[in-house]
Amino acid sequence: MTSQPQLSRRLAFDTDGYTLTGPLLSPEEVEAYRAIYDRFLSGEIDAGDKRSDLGAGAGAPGTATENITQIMWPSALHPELGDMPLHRRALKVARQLAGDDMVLDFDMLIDKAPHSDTPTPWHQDAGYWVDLPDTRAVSIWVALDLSTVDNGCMWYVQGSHRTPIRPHRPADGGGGAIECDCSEDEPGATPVPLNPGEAAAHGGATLHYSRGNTTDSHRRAYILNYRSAAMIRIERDQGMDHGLSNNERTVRNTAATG
Ligand SMILES: O=C(O)CCC(=O)C(=O)O
Repeated sequence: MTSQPQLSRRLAFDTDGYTLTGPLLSPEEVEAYRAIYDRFLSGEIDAGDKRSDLGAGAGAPGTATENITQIMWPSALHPELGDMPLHRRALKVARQLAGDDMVLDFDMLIDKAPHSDTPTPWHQDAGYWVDLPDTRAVSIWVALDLSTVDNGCMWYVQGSHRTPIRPHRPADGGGGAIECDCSEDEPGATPVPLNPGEAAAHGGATLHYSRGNTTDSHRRAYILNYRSAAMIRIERDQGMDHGLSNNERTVRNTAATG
């Protein structure tokens, strides 16, 4: 049976383009994920070419190695992660929000180190992706630290998933990030602070962004992306595996801005 919170989350996801999911991890589980996360950040778990600076060229980092550390496919690099509770629970949420055919498309870590002070530019994830006949997608952004406006919690623009994908361009510096025109003044732009272990889910067309981290501690996020198995097959046939084999970079709407 579908519970009331599940129904209201699905309604929010459909209406606003994002929703809170509630807690996905207990405090003890958060600790277990943080321990693995920090092994990635220190390099003890070698991420090789799956590690990059999403904020490359966006200005000098304070004390951080990278402006924004992005590690693609942590569950492929460290398969134990796929057997831990988050993958099971996030899949359940994705299916509740977008349908029973949702499966994991990719996962990633995005860390903002203390005082790295680099915003993630405004974008819609679909700006990175190939065109697909079925655009249902769910991205579940899990906070492993208290995430606040000052350390870079996510902002979403309510209702933006119902508007066309905006033209995107590569963000400054060639770090692989893309951006589009949008700002915190956009009607509906809302910061979504989270406690450790809580998550928010957004769709592929939902405008989002985060401020830089100006605080003394890390802002670690674990992000899991879902879409239908049929669409993932089409993506893979086109060589789009979100860096698993690391031979593609797609900026779908760059051409529109010249
Ligand atoms: O963590 C961030 O700052 C950005 C995350 C993001 O863009 C995403 O999950 O799609």
